[in-house]
Amino acid sequence: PQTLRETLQEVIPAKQEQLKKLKTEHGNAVVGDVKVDNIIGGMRGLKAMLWDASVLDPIEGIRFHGLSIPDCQKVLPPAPGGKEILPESMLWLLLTGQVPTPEQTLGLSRELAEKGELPKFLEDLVDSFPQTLHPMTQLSMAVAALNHDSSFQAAYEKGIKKTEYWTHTLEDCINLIARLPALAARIYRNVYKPDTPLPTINKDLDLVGNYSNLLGYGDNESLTEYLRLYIALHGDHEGGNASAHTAHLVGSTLADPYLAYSAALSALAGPLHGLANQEVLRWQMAMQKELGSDVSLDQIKEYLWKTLKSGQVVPGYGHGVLRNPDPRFIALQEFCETRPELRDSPIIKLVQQTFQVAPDVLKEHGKTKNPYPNVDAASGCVLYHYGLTEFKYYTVIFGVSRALGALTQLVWARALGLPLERPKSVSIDVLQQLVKQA
Ligand code: FCX
Repeated sequence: PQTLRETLQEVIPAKQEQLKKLKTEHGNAVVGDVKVDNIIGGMRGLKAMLWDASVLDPIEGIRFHGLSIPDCQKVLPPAPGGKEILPESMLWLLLTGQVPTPEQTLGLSRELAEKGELPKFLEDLVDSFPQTLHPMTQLSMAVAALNHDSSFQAAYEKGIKKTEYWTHTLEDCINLIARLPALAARIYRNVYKPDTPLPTINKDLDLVGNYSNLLGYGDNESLTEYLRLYIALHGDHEGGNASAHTAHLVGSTLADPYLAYSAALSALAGPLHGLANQEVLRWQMAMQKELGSDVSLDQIKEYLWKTLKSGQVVPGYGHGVLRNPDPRFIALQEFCETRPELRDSPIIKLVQQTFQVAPDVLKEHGKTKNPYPNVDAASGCVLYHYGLTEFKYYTVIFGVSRALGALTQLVWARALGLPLERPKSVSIDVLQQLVKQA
C-alpha cells in the first residue's frame, strides 16, 4: 500500500490546480460582506480564511472532508481488536482527503512509534520545570524547544525552493505528532507521579496505545479506547477556532511547525477555549460537593442560576459557531452508554442530568446564542471516572489531539503556497468614517 507521503504527493497537484483556477477565474468574485459587528465582534461569521480538511456547520456540526462523525465512526479503521476511530486514521483522512486502509493505518502507527522517543535535551528541559508550572505551559514550552531539530528550519537556512516547503513541513509535523505522547506523558509523570519510571515506546502499539501506556493506564482498555475516540474527535474543528487559527497565522510567517504549534497550544490554554474541559470538571465537582449525591433536576437548575447570577459562564455550554448540541459531545455520551461502569458513574450521571436542564436555563437567561453543550461538557468526566482525576492535565490531552488538524493545515498551506496572513485593522475613528461613507 502507498505511504502517507506517496498519497499526498499524488493528491497535492490536483488541489494546487483547483486553487489556481479558482484564483484566476474568480479572484474578484464577492462572496460576503463585512459588517461593523464582524470587526468589533471577534470576526464571528466572517468568511476570511482557507481551511480544507474540515468545515463546521452550525446545525450539523463538524465534517472532515465531507464525512460527519458517525460516517467517520463507520469507515475509519480502529485499533486491532478495538472499535473506536484511531487518531492515525483521522490524521490520514485530514491530510489526504482519503479513508486509509487498515494496512496504511498500521504503517502510520509504526512510523509514529519509531519516531516517538524524545531527544535527551528535551527530557532534561521538561524535568527541570517546576511541578507547579501548569501542564499546558510545559507542553507549549517543550513543543517550541523541539524546533531545535526542525527539518524545515534547517532546509530553509540552506536555501530550498518553495515547491519543497511542504515535504520538510510534513517531516516536522509527523515528528512532532510522534513525540507528543512521550512528551505529554512525561509532563504528567513529573507533575503528578514523580519518581514513577516511564516505559519506553512500544513499536507495535498505535499512538494512543503508547500514550495510555506511558500515562500508566495501558491495561485499561476502556480508557485507551476512550482516548482514541477523544483524540480523533478533537483533532480538527475547521480553521477559525483560536488554536487552529493561531497555528495558521504563525505558520504563515514560515516559522517552523514546532513554533507554530507551540503558539497554538497557548491559545488552547485559555478558559474560553480548550481549558474549558478542566473548568467543566471543576464546576461539576463543586456542584456535586454542594448538592451531594442523588440530586434532583430542580437542584441542578438552581445551581445553574447561581453560577449565572454570580456573573460566570456555564463551562462546556455555548459555542462561537455551533447552534445545536455538539455531535462530538453526543459521540462521547454514546461511548458512555456502551459501558455499564460508565452508565453508573455518579459524575457522568451528573453531566447527563445537567444536559437535561442547562439548555432551558440558558435560553431563559437569554444571553448565549447557543444554549447547548460543546464537546468540553462531556470530555473530562470519563477520564475522571477511570482514575485520571488530575483535571489541570485535561487540556494537554486536547493539545495532543489538536495537532492533527492544525499541523495538517500547515502542510497544505505550504503545498498551496498560501501567503503571510495580514488582515487590515482599523481604528474606532476610521470605522466611524467608514460607516458615514457607507
Ligand atoms: N454561560 C453563560 N453565558 C454565556 C455562555 C455560557 N456558557 N456562553 C455564552 N455566554 C454569554 C457570553 O458571555 C456573552 O455575554 P456578554 O454579551 O455579556 O459578553 C453572550 O452570552 C453572547 O455570547 P455568544 O455569542 O453566545 O458566544 P461567543 O461566541 O462570544 O463565545 C464561547 C463562545 C464558547 C466562548 C462561550 O459560549 C463561552 O464562554 N462558553 C463557556 C466556555 C466554554 O465552554 N468554552 C469551550 C468552547 C469550545 F468548545 C472550545 O473551544 O473548546
